[in-house]
Amino acid sequence: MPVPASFNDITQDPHLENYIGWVWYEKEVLLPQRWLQNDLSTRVVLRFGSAHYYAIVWVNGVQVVEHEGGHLPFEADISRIVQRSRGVPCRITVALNNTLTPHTLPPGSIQYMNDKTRYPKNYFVQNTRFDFFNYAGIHRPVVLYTTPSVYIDDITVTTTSSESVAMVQYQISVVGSELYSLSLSLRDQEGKVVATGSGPAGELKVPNPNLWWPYLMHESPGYRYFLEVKMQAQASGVPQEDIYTLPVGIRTVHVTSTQFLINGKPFYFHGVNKHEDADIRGKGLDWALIVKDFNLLRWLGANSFRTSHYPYAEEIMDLCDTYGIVVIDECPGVGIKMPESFGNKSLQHHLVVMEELIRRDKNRPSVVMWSVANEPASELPPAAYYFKTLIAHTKALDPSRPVTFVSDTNYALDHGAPYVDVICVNSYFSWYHDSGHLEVIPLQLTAQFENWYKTYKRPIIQSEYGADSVPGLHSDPPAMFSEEYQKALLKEYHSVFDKKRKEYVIGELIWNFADFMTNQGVTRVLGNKKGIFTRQRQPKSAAFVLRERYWKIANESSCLPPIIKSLSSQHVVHGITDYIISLV
Ligand code: GCB
Repeated sequence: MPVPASFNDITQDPHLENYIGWVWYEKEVLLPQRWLQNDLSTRVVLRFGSAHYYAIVWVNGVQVVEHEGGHLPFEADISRIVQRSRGVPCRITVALNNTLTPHTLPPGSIQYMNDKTRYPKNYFVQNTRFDFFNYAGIHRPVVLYTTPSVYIDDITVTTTSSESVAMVQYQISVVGSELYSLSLSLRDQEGKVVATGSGPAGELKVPNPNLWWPYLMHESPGYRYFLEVKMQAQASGVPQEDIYTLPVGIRTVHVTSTQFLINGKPFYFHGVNKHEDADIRGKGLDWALIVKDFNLLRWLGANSFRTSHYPYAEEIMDLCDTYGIVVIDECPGVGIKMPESFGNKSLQHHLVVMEELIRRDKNRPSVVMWSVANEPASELPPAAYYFKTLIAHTKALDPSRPVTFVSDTNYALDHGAPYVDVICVNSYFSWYHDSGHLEVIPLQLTAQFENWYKTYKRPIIQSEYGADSVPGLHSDPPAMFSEEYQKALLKEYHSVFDKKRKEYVIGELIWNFADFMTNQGVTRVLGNKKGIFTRQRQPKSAAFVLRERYWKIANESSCLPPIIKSLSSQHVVHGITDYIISLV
């Protein structure tokens, strides 16, 4: 079985495609001799980018780690095990289980079908309340790396800035010894040192900073400095040195009752919702696909996306930081519908998932807001305590970013909404409701915005809207599932957005960037077809509507540099150098 990849679509076996339960992976690797010296100065670590859902890992038959949750990294110190078995290959064994329960994130449940006249013995299905295929496998890279035995365990960086000076606050944790020294230097993109510091916590002063700006808001978006942290220590008389370089984007984020400010300037999210999803590899990391998607985002003039409905690969997040694509970073809290999923067991796990996510992504300038859930049953009374606790915990872990969750509950019944900083609403007018009646959209969407705003006085993002279209299916007048209907529906929404973005609507994220696989069902034709691109990343007509709109919005902002402005208004396809052709 290839790694990284989902196992579901790799073989011709339908049993494996829909398999629920334990699967096993095993691989033997030879480690370099110098990693295996028994002087205890080298720490060997085995790291998984993600494995879905519950993983137990053994090295040479010894259990080294277990992890719950399919979208976040985990690792184990395997030094002792490999260093005492020199000369033999290192055998890595992984047991993986994709069973979801009411207390996993996302939740699910196993239903045994006991009617013997209709189902064979022990027949069961896994029920979920989310709309994407529950792909499973080792989805992201597995790496072995080393550090000294005294090492830099974590760095936290936050930034503040005024016109002429920025401050970079840092905190560093070192593990393995109490006796160490730390020195820091911050370099700009030319390699020039702009500030230095020392010790485990402090502040660096950067005069005339180059700020991190979103794509289309500045001529050099995504500017990052590089913070080199050097640790020196003695362990059992042996000198140890660990050096880590962290990219740092200097930017601020503030939310007012009507605006989302990045570096003090109003930011309008014109972007997409995505999925990690592709033919054959499922949710497995695929560099070519990732780079293609970034080129499509840039072609579209999209400045942002939400990681619907789980944290995306770190490789994707790195490109967001680099290219200035703004991210609403969502945890896998999707499909929380069952009352038992609001209990303490679920909540405790949800808190841990937020800790893991924030530890992973806290230093990313592209991440401007955390989303703790998508469309939970927030009308249920226990949702009040659940979201109050979850959002307070998230804010305590990271006071520097706003927190939201995405709601499709009626504004008057939502028990979680009082705790969010930004209201994120999903609606599917004239699709799931009033199907085929495009004419109701202006009225219903206007009412939606006004109701939410008058109740909460917070800025609003339309975090999902859209329609399925089967590529190549045409109908005029527009009928559902045709490319024309998808375009017409978007345009109805856009006319309302254009009015309300002058007031308090701060963003629009189309559902969805690309078609994606779901469970089979009577409303899904080989998956969800609300993509403006097909699953193979070819544009449907709606992609051109959105491209026209996003570039127009970007052009209206005074920040866009003239060169990009004129290119976009002529709709000239950018030269090849404008596209991401390398990852450097
Ligand atoms: C939603 C969900 C998303 C679905 C979408 C749809 O509200 O958040 O996961 O895929 O609707 O197309 O039904």
